[in-house]
Amino acid sequence: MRKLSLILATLVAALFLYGCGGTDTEKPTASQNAPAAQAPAAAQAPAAPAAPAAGDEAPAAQPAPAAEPVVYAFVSKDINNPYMQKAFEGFEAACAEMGVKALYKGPEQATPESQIEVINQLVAQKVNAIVIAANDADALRPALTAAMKRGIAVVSTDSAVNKESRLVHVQQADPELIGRQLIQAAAEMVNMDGGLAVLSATAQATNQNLWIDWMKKELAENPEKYAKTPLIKIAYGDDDPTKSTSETQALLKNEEIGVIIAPTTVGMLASGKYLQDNKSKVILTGLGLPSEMAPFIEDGTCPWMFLWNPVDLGYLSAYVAEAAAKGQLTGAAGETFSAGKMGQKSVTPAADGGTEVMLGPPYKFDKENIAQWKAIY
Ligand code: RAM
Repeated sequence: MRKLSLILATLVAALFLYGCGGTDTEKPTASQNAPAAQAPAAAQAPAAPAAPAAGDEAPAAQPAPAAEPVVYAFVSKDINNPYMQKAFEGFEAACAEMGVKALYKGPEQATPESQIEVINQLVAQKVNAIVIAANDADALRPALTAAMKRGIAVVSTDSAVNKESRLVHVQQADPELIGRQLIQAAAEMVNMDGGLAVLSATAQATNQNLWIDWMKKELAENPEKYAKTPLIKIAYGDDDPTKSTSETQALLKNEEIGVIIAPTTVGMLASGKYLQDNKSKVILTGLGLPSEMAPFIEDGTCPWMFLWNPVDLGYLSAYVAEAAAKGQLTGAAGETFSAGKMGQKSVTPAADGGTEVMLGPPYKFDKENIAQWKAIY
């Protein structure tokens, strides 16, 4: 009887040590990238200590090898961008539901070079998945393919990397719809008579460049409709508030410009502030965060604008990372996977020849609904 109690006590001690090791360890091992290793450590723990043979002396408590946490990293275009921080909120919430660790990483400036450094650090750290909003479609390829070779699941979100550098892209909304809607809105805001300017993010940003291509197509395909609303200039504020402000100031020197389209939340806020402070007659539209843009919508600086829910985008991206890291999703068109509270989602062909998972259509924000949305994101 006493021997039995000793055996039980040993088992309990071993279980306790096993559990503690799992939560304290910082870095995951390479083997954790293998789909089978994703099962939560706790579920495996009871089987770990060897059953002692009847009649033997109880073995000394041997701590089981530390179970290391599964880690999914979100790499933002730049770490200070509030839109990226909102996306990470959703990413982190999804990771909490899945019981994995979420990391928020990103450079100080939105450049591909600095994102490569971040990716290399994450590879050395042996994270299980990298979800990245890219500052360049092609430049990250060597770093990301090296990550995939090490068994890390690589997914792009918001701003895609090329199809060779990812398993799948998480697309916030149809790029064609975004581009066309922005031109239609801007032209309407100047009553079909006034020059258009674009204040974009960085010159290499995949998402902004795709939207700008669709803006140009909308104009080119409807020459009569847009005869008096030419696109006069495309400026780049680099998703930096100071540069976005000075670029706005420079645009205003051209008196033909009647409306600025900022397909970036950082550009929107900087432009909105500058136009408001200078009581400019130039109108603003684009893709803005309701929480930041409410004062400008309320006072008419920006009559209306669009955006999807960045928190949902981050949430969906984490579930894509999870399915990819577990080997349940390879990125082939037609695959389906569970996206938590969003239900089943599917992989579809993307315009760049790769594949994507679509979040949904953008929302329109105006004086009618901004009060209710500004508290949400
Ligand atoms: C900025 C970023 C991001 C873009 C949004 C609309 O925060 O450039 O990539 O999707 O704006």
